[in-house]
Amino acid sequence: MVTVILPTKNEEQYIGETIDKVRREAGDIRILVVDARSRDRTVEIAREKGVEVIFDNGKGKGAALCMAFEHTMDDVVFVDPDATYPVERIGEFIRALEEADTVIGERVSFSDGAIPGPLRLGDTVSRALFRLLFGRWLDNLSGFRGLSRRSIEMMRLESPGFGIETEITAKTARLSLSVRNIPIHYMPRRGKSKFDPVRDGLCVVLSMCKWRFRKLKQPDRTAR
Ligand SMILES: Nc1nc2c(ncn2[C@@H]2O[C@H](COP(=O)(O)OP(=O)(O)O)[C@@H](O)[C@H]2O)c(=O)[nH]1
Ligand SMILES: [Mg+2]
Repeated sequence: MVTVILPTKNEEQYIGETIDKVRREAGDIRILVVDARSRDRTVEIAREKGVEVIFDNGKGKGAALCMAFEHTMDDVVFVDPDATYPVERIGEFIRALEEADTVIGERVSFSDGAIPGPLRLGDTVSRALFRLLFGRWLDNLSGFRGLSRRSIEMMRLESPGFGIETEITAKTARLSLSVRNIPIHYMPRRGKSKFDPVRDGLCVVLSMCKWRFRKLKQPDRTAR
């Protein structure tokens, strides 16, 4: 079984459409919104659509995702509900989890304006640095992913902020988990980005270094 997790911080512009798209593709799958106490209508819209909402602890996207992972026993697929990712392809992510430990929506093409110039460079540098440190060419910043329950248990994730995707990708490499890359097209966002290029960019680089060299803890439970 798979639970779809949608992290939200003021995403009223696209949360409703995201939920509709997930249901259109995946039927009555469990959807869980993990929200940063949004000040707009995000929570209201999700609840109107009959989706369960939990609130994070205010520490960032990573902490929010970790809470959501604890809130279900299923495999998970998570995606930003901000119009950037092709949510209508979620079925491919769900099916890929039947065989792979982790699934990465690899951003291989970009609409004009999807990422501002300097950030695009940062994105490329980030992938190159990942390749240098881990020997694999993976999209460490993608926000459209699948994780099997086994890999969640093995990873023991702890990044509170935007280092979480990098931690997941780094541990995928370190733990030699199987990866299925699904090439996707990345589109412009609706609503305001919460990614601060300087603060969060630094956080990504530090996360990469930390998870390259740090000794990994043993899994909580015996992984199935
Ligand atoms: N629950 C929760 N969601 C967050 C938080 N920060 C960002 N998000 C959500 O995480 C996703 C990624 O953030 P976004 O601004 O799109 O960053 P980007 O994808 O790196 O540009 C979006 O859906 C945000 O609404 C947070 O602190 N808590
Ligand atoms: Mg986003």
